[in-house]
Amino acid sequence: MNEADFIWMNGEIVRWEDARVHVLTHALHYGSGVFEGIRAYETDRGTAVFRHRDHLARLARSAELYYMDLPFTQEKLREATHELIRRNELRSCYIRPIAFRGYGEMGLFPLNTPVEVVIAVWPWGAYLGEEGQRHGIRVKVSSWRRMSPDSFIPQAKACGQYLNSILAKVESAKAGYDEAILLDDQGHVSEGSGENVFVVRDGVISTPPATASILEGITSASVKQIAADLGFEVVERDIARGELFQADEMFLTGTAAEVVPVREVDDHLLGEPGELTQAIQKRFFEAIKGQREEYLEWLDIVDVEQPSVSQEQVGTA
Ligand code: PPE
Repeated sequence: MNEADFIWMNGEIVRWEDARVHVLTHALHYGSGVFEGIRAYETDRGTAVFRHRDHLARLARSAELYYMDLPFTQEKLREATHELIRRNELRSCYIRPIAFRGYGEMGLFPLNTPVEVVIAVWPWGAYLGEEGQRHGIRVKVSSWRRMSPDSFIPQAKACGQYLNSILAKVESAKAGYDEAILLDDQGHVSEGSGENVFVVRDGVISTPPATASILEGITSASVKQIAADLGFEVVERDIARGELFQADEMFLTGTAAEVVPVREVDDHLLGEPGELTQAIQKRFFEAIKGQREEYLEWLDIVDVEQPSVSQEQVGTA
């Protein structure tokens, strides 16, 4: 991976290589953590964290859903992230805050185990490839179903839940595809291993509803807003697998993936990115780069003027 210099760990900035945990960390054994994926982009106004507060609010909600008390406020985590971006001297980056049950007690009852919070930032390029972002990716509907809402909480971005995504991702990669699409337990389209799904038919954009076991994406919410502003109709409804094959256009959204066109589903050709996909993709890239007034409220600018902490404050240096 693309390493940076520093990581924020439980209130202290430590060197990248010193950000370590004990092997009996609860989350390592049971997946008892929650996390976020956020991106910061270079804009004319400086480095801008995209929908920062919305991501931190989701982190807090995910934590609450798994009975975790975050030992830091969202505002503190926001400031820590700004500080970390400054310290690492990054103009654009991926941001990964994670809150997890640490070292203290083993066994499934987690409530006596301390909660640790870490934030890492690093440069991360096109998640599904530059080529995929331009010309579309090839996806395969997975034989694995997205976790049922009566076994897990799909709305939470929780570590252990990602084993479900990993099974689907590995299956699709081994079969030679770029990404997996999971159906929900009812057989309706749910989402990608790490992205929400949008389908265009006859000029109408459809996306699965919250009841389809999706993670309610922040990129997806932004894209819905952009699509509406462009005058397109967006409908949340159950989508059948067969509708994907007959789509005029299809695309995936996510923080890491951004907006990625799909050119093939289960070997059915959809073709090069369509008109609506391209219009939405273009507007989304303008929004994240601060090139459109109407979306400036989505940007949390990292103030470079803030003095950086001195070397003495660096833990385990
Ligand atoms: N569904 C899932 C399962 C998911 O993991 C993501 C984000 C989304 C939908 C889209 O959500 P949003 O980022 O708020 O638009 N996936 C994150 C993790 C990727 C990874 O490989 O790690 C991400 O994009 O950061």
